Amino acid sequence: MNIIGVGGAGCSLAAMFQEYPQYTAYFVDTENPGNHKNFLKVENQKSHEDYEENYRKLNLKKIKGEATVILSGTGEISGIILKLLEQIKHLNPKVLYIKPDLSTCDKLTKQRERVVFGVLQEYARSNLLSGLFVFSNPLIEDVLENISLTSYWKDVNNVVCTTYNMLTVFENTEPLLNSLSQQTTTSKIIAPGVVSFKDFSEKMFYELERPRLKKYFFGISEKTLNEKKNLLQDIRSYVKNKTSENCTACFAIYATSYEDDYVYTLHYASMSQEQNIT
Ligand SMILES: Nc1nc2c(ncn2[C@@H]2O[C@H](COP(=O)(O)OP(=O)(O)OP(=O)(O)O)[C@@H](O)[C@H]2O)c(=O)[nH]1
Ligand SMILES: [Mg+2]
Repeated sequence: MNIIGVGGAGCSLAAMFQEYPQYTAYFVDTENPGNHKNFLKVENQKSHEDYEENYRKLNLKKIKGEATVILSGTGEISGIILKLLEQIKHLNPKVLYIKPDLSTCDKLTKQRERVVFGVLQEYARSNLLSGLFVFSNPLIEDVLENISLTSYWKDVNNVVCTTYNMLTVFENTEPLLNSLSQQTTTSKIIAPGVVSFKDFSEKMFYELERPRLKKYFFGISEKTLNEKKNLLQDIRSYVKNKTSENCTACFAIYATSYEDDYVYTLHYASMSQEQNIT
C-alpha cells in the first residue's frame, strides 16, 4: 500500500507509516528535512493559489496499486491537491485528511481549509476517491490522556497511524463473524473512532453529521474469545443500539494475537460536512 504525504503534517505521518513493512511512503513537500528517499520536490510558492497554478507534474509513475494521500487543509501547499489527485485518479485513492484546530487560525487560513475540505468532499461524493477519512487534531487530543508537549505531534500522529493501520488490517482479514458483508455504501465521507472494550464508550476522531452507516470492528484476543461466553450477545446488542431510522450499524469480529481487545469504528456519510457554516 502506498502512502503519499503532502506538506509538513502529511510527511510526518507518512514517515510513521513507513515503519510498517506493508507501506511504501512518498514525501511531497518543498523541503526534505527528514532526508527521505522517495522525496518529490514542489517549488516553494507564495500562496495556496500559486501552488495550484504553478503545479508541475510530479513523478508518480512508480506508484501502482492502492494509495492513500495524507494532508492537512490549512497549509499553503494543499493548493496542489487537486492537480495531484488528477495525476493518480486511475488508482482511485483514499485521502486521509487532517483537520487542524481551527479555533486559533486566522480568517484566511479558515477559508483555505474550508475550500480544501469542500473540494475533497465533492471528489469523494463523485467517486473519484474511494474514501475521505477525516481526523480532527483536537478530537485526537481528547483521546490522549496527559499529552506531553515535547512529544505532542508524535503522540497525535501515532493515534492516526495505528488507527488507520488497524482498519486497513481488518479490511484485509477474514473476520470470524460478520454482519458487515451485506452493507455496501456509496457514502464516502468517513469518520474513524475508537470504542473502549471495557465500557463500550465511543470516541470519534471526527464528528460526522448525519451518518448513514456505522461499522464496528472488534479485534478480540484469544483469551477473551475463550473466556467471555456472552461476547456475541453483548456486541449484537451494542451495535443494535447504534442503529436508527436513517443509520444502519453492523459489525465484524476478528481474532487477534494481541493481549488486549481493540474496537474501532467507521461512520460513513454522503452529505457534505460543515458546508453551511460560515
Ligand atoms: N496531526 C498532525 N498535524 C500537524 C502536524 N504538523 C502540523 N500539523 C497541523 O497541520 C496544519 C498544517 O501544517 P503543516 O502540515 O506544517 O503545513 P503544510 O501542509 O506543510 O503547508 P505550508 O507549509 O503552509 O505550505 C497546522 O496547522 C498544524 O496544526 C503533525 O505532525 N501531525
Ligand atoms: Mg510546510
